[in-house]
Amino acid sequence: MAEEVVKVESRTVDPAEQQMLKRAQAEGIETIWDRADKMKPCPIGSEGACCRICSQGPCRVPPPKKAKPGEEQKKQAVGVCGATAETIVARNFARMVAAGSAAHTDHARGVAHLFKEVAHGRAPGYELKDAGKLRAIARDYDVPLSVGEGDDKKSRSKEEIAQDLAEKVLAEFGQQSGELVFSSKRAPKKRVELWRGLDVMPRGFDREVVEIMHRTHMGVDQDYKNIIHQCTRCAISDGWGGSMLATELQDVLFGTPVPVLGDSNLGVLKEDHVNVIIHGHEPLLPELINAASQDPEMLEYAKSKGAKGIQLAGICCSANEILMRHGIPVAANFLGQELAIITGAVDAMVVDVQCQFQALASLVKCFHTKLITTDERGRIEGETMYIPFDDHHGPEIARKVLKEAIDNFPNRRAPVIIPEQKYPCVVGFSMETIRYLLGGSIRGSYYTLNDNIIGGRVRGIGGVVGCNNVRTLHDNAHLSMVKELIKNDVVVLTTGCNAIACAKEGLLTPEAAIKYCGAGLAEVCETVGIPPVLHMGSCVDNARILLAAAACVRAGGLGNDISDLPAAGAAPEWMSEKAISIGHYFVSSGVYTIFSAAWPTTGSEILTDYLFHGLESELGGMWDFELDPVVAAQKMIAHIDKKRAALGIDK
Ligand code: XCC
Ligand code: SF4
Repeated sequence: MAEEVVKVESRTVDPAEQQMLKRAQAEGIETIWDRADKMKPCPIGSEGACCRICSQGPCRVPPPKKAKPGEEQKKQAVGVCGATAETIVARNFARMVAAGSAAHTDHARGVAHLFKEVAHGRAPGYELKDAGKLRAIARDYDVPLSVGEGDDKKSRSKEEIAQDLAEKVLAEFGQQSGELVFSSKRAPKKRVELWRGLDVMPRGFDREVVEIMHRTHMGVDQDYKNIIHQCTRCAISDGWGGSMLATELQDVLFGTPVPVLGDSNLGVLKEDHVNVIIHGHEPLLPELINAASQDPEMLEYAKSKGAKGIQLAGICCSANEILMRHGIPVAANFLGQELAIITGAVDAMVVDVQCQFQALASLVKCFHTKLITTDERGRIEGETMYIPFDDHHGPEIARKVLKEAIDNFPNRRAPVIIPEQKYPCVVGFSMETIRYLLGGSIRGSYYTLNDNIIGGRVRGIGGVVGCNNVRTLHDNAHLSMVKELIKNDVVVLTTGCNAIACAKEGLLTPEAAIKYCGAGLAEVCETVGIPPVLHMGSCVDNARILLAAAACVRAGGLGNDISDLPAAGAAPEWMSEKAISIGHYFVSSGVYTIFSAAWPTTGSEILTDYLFHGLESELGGMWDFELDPVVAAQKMIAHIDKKRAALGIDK
């Protein structure tokens, strides 16, 4: 229970969420902020300086206190086996990369399996929506698009192409040697050569994750640079592999996003509707729940229970997926998941995988909300209901989930309090959309992105992504960083919980250009009619940012590699292991990448220095950390200016 009343303004900058926090406090309902107050993070663990990979430990090797003048400097301790701080901290970092990459590639695995079933006509409710994208991927994978020669040449059907493609992509998960297709074909040539030279081309999705787990087992890889070397290979297999595959196949199945108008914040819930929250990351079932929610039979059923209709709303990245493709409103990002339930208006929260608090199971007991888990990999003890998704019965399962929500509508017991905040957002900026809006081939006409960067109207590109973190004021770092960037003419590409924070602040509207941008960026946004912050999707859709960067390189005029671009990446409120994998694949792609909130390798100065400086000479990209989000934005801008100067396009 929340014992003392803490000022809600010190927890979140979002007024709607402040209102819900006040309700929680008044009613003695515990939230993540209360638990965070009670849980002091272990200082040694947070530095990455605790090794617990064998039962002779845990061994703690925090950096020693700096010696006073005249005193001898104490050496940093080593573990019982002699493992140095560098090894221990690198191993912990590597395991984060492995877990993050595993999450993304396992997401891709699910999509690939569904894709195969759709190709064979065994997955009712789904279709191969984007045939153009299907053919583009098939070309990369050397799947023939036609059969026969000369006059006998015949195009193959989408299904035939997809059947062959499915086998090829599924084989990449267990591939033992060679290279992943997207890594070798979609990254700029120079980058691919660099990766080959460094021997970091990923061989197979699963192999790279397993190899990190092996190398970081007791007594294996005890050379920190060699551990980071495998992190690089594993992270590339995430960004230019698993994540990219998830994104691309989802586009084939569900459609490639184009600009669409949506709404954001808790005000999207409706008191007189059945409210269903979709929370998690994998859009496979949510796609069908969306379709079922428009089914006249379902709507009739909702009316029979006294509701006026069915309102779907999302949280986290499943939200981003259905927002981008269907304009389904987004209710909250990561830290708002409990607050949505505290409205008393949520009839069902449907979760799949990643970023769901276990605390939801006890919270729903204070309300009428049904917590429905839908993925066998993501059960929650005490869940109200488990309705497992499978590829072969999608529409049936979607209707079952919705019916549970509708049946629960008459059971509302707490007074319904829905904050009024609701803000429009324009979303759906896939790589293809940006290319289209900003001049066909990116370069060539006045308003192409590259020409605008060269001409200086756009100073550079900032990829700002990632989570919320309860240890920082909710959404504050996201918003201050993004505003500082666009004020300085840096166009922002966003995904994940940053995108939702920006939506709730009105930054995903063309009008934001006038309010917040420098003159150059404002002019471009007004001319093209786009927001200064472009919502590119969910966490796996960070692959779209990689593709956008590769397209900029290909379009010409900005160097030969991603590391030449005036661009920088950031995750100002990160918390998940996925964020570390994402950050590391940006670094491995040549991007300066800065995190705020916390940094997990401070236990070793040597390793941290290698990540922050040493990697630049190898990969052209490097990590950085800065607690203050505005200072972090300025560091991104400084890096962008450095790259502009190197290209000879500084003003
Ligand atoms: Fe989760 Fe993707 Fe992080 Fe948000 S941003 S807290 S991972 S939902 Ni990916
Ligand atoms: Fe300690 Fe070495 Fe075991 Fe780690 S592997 S817990 S450092 S003995």
